[in-house]
Amino acid sequence: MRAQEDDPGGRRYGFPRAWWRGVARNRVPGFGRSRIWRSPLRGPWLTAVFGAVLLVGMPVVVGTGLLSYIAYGPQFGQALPAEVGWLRLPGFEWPTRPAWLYRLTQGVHVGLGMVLVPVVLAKLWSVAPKLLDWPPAASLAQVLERLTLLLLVGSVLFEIVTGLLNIQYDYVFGFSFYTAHYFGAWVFLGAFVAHVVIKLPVLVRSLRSRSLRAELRTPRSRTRPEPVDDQLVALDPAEPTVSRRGALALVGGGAALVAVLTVGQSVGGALRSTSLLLPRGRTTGEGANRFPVNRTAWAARVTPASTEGWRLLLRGGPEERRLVIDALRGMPQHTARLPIACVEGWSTTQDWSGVRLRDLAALAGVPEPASAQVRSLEVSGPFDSAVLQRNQVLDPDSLLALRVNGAPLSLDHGYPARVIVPAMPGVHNTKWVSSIEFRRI
Ligand SMILES: Nc1nc2c(c(=O)[nH]1)N[C@H]1C(S)=C(S)[C@@H](COP(=O)(O)O)O[C@H]1N2
Ligand SMILES: [Mo]
Repeated sequence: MRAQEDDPGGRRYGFPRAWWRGVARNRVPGFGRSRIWRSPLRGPWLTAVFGAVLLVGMPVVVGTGLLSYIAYGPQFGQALPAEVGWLRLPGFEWPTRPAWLYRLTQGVHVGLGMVLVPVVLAKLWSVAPKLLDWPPAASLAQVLERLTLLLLVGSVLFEIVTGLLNIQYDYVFGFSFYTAHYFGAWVFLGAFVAHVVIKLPVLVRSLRSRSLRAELRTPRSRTRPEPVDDQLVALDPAEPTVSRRGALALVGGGAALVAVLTVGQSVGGALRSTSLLLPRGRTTGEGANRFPVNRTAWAARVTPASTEGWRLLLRGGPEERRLVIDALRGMPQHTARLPIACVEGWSTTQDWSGVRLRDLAALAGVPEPASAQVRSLEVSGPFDSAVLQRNQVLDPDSLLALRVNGAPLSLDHGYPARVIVPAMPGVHNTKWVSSIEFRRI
């Protein structure tokens, strides 16, 4: 292989051979093929197994993440970051059916993203010696490959850390989570595609080099290193302390543990109490309102006093209308069983009752709105308003809910009235609604 890179004058990449020999001799201690890596398990087959899992899983995590961006409504400038230049995704009207769509896509994005963390860490461990390749830049191809690896490893760790901090509400970084996570995802996607293109042949060859079934039957006493290659396999392997199947069980078990500690937040029911990794879903209400509260009235500075004398303002028609709560209660009521699914991955499904948004649009004098802007009593903050698409206003299950599970909404759940729309990202289901403007554009 290397010979092809030599030119007839005995030079390689324009450098004389003596120069290359000098580089090889003067390597920084610890770099290059060294004997410090002694695990007898490290080798192309094991790396390829982790790689194959990530090859299937990562596109799902990235794809559901990008879908979430579209679900937020980039056409209204409310997907963040709002300005993405040529990284703009094809915008389409996010559907309202099936009602559990966002619950599924976002539950998978957050849940699978977390479940794959042990696999990512195992993969990084398995290729760690490559970090210390010497010479660090032996050929143009190697430099390019290492650059994609830098971007790949850097972006995957960045996405994991920012994603985890976001679901823990821990904004320790001084930049916008959405902006960082979005652009980080594109860096990852580019590097991932390049890496797959470069490595696919090695992946296939390595996977074929051993039988998974045979490995799963091999105990530690019969575990031998893979045949020495020029990269991963230890030159001076230690005695195995665990078999390959043990290592796979450890990583798989880690992933399964994360899954068990996570799924409850999306699946709900009795499993919710097992989702220990999630800070949300701990605060709940009483009776019919006994389900998770993400942001309490107290946190949003909404008090019983701020709802006194409440009226719903309807705008966009020939004249504004103000409705007291009894007027809303006097309108036809509709009940729908719908989930609230938050971008952080948790969700909760309840029976909501109230007035159809499309009935309110008709009442306002805009029976065929192109969109609607909903505002909250909450004076300012990222949740004080949301724009809904036409299909989200007109869906027969889209409600201005006054009640949940048969009882009036509690203040924490948005009393006097909140929006609930099938398949819409949770954040746009505005609580403590003060006005709705039905727009013709
Ligand atoms: N006015 C207002 N509406 C809001 C919020 C809020 O903080 N203020 N939280 C949003 C978010 S992020 C979600 S996921 C849903 C459900 O949150 P909840 O559990 O706090 O009701 O309500 C949304 N509606
Ligand atoms: Mo949310």
